[in-house]
Amino acid sequence: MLDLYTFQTSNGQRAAIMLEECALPFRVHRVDLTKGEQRQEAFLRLNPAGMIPVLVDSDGPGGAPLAIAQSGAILLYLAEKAGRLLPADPRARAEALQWLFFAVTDCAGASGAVYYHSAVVPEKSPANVQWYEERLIAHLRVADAQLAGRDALAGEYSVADVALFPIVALRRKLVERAGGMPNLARWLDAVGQRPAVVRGLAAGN
Ligand SMILES: N[C@@H](CCC(=O)N[C@@H](CS)C(=O)NCC(=O)O)C(=O)O
Repeated sequence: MLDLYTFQTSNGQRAAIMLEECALPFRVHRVDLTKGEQRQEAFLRLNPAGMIPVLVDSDGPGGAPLAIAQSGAILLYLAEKAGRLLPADPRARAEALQWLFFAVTDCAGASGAVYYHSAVVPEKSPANVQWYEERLIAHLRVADAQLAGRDALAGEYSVADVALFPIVALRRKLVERAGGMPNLARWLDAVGQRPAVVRGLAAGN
């Protein structure tokens, strides 16, 4: 059995979408970040960092249970477990990994910083929010250029698309305001219509 500890954030959605894409049955455990449930002892035993998402596979490698954090690592674990969304060919695989890390490091970092500077840091500064928004947009313009004439970031639809989608969906208004990213907009609409993506976004509501 697979158990996903998550909340409605783009990092949590990424893991839920991947589970749906892999057609692996899973149970959702909602960890309410607004109530500090990520700092409860039982959850910290799964992830001492006190962050969602966490995936627990009762039938992990060697038949032993495995608890794994970091949405990017969860995507790769599931891709290998299900044999889905990660090309076997070394060149195609390297390309998919490049765009996966682009999503979970560059883009997720900038998008997270937009959130922290808008809502969390002790001294709010609109200029700092704008700076991180522009940094995120600069990354997304790279994705837009990559998607010209393509339906997926790296060859076929892969972990890379699953990783980037929740960020672009969350920042849709910012992307529209910035303008000039027609390929990214087309990709967002197409990926957003995938049944597994629709189900993954709804998981944990
Ligand atoms: N790099 C991690 C980031 C995980 C993360 O930032 N989780 C946030 C929610 S999106 C969290 O649990 N925050 C709780 C807290 O900071 O107390 C990943 O990709 O999984």
